[in-house]
Amino acid sequence: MTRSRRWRLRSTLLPLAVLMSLVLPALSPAGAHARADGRIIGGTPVDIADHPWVVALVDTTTKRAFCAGALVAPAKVVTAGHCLLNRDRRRLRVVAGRTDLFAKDTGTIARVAGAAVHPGLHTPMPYVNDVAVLTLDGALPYGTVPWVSPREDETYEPGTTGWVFGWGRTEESGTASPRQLRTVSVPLWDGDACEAAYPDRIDQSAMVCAGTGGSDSCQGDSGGPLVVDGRLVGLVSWGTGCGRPDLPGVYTRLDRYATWIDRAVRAA
Ligand code: 4AZ
Repeated sequence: MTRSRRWRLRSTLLPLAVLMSLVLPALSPAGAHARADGRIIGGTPVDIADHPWVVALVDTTTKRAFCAGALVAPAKVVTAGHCLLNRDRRRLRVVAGRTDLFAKDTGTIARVAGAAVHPGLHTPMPYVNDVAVLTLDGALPYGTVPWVSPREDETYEPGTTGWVFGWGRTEESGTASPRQLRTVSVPLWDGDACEAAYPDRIDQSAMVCAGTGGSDSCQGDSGGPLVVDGRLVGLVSWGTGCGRPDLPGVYTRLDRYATWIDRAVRAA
């Protein structure tokens, strides 16, 4: 190739590359939101002392938190059923009382003595009956969160503000999860709007959509608590991407499972 041809090639490719670098991020929802507010999912770091019932599920092999959960009794954790898929209980730990997951000298680590996964758990996505109760090997010295009662339609009134907690990604396409516990407020969606966002994938009595373009849960937040007025009403279950305005997060609607949880928590 002669020098002049090489230059001609470069002079056509270079503007093209510049153009693509401008156009591509605008096309990707992740890029769009990242520019809008500096992070996709919104929310703020919080201290575990103010929300002592939020726990992380950690795999001893990878040393990473892969899900979250809620302490509902001193030795019982409610989490998403899909968090336990293909997990060896002996390699599972519940980390409580620790805001920064790297701060190994804080909090308490519990082993899991037993796990009750809802027998109707449907996998793969869209998950249905996505709930489980873990029994820990001992009582944890932290506050617990109450869960909803059966059939509480008024609690899930569209527009109600929920708070979701977890150590999951702060950007849809980010790789690392934050060390620090975060929370974000998410408005609960109307059931029909939720179903319209995910046609044929929503059971309105068992799932609730929540979030906006700027507030959502993401990978790693699964099983994490959705709280309304200080009560556990949902669990992070699934969704397409994170923080996309038209695709909210989907949560297990716990009033549907309140009786099942009552029984699992009372069991040894
Ligand atoms: C996940 O992969 C996941 N935006 C959790 C929540 C949402 C999407 C994915 C909701 O664990």
